[in-house]
Amino acid sequence: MRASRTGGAASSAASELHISGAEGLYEEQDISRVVSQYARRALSHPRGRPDKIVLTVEEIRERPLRAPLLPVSTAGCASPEEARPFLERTLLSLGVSKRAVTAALKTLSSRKTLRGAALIRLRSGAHAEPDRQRGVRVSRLGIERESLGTLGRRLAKERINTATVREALALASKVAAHPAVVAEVCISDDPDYTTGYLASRRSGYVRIPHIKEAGDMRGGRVFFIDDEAEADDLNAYLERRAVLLYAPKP
Ligand code: WAQ
Ligand code: MG
Repeated sequence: MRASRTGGAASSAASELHISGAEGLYEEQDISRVVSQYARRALSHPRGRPDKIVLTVEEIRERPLRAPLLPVSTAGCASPEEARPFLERTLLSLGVSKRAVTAALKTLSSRKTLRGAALIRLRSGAHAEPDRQRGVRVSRLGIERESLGTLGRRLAKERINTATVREALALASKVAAHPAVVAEVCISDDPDYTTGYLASRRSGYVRIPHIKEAGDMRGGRVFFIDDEAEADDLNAYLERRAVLLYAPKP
């Protein structure tokens, strides 16, 4: 699902405001329920009222890959002044260059929020997404039915068993499962959701409270990738390869 707003006659792609997006892998008998949930979500979004909602349903023919959900932790940041240096330090410790961190922060603080994610090369800091206006939209992912209970119980213990966390964790886990991706940073574009995250195979999914001030409409996602990675192959995996995430045994 994607919901956007162009606001009247001068509707051009350039003036389109991204409101909300969502995607998942579902069984056929769940389609009508999920489609109406997505429509409801689009129509009651803190970023505003959309004037266009696009719902796409596609049959998946290939057998999904399986990948583990990342372990979850929460950093003790009490303000953006603490969260930003924590984020930068952790990225540097994962091998991301200063240049790449600077490029990422520029994307994440832009007023023009992308619908998808930016791809930034680890050392050079160069952008690698094929469409800079749109970004790369990760899709075709879901959590295995058998793992939903385990995941729900684990998150409930930390009082974070929400759809927002489950969906972000699943997305981050699909992204981290690709060998060319070294780390991800996410800041919500919802003005009232101020917890972001940093994810990588090495660190797991690290929630970062107060990564931005409440009321801020800016946000986005950045995937840091190997300098040698073939962007077309990576995009094909992120946008189209079906992946089911499972909760690994502790
Ligand atoms: N693929 C790529 N990028 C995406 C996707 C996607 N499927 N969905 C969203 N984005 C990008 C896009 O640039 C959005 O502007 C940005 O991410 C933020 O999206 O554990 O709600 O849906 O409590 O606002 C983090 C949860 C929630 C942290 C993140 O993101 C926690 C969130 P939003
Ligand atoms: Mg959002």
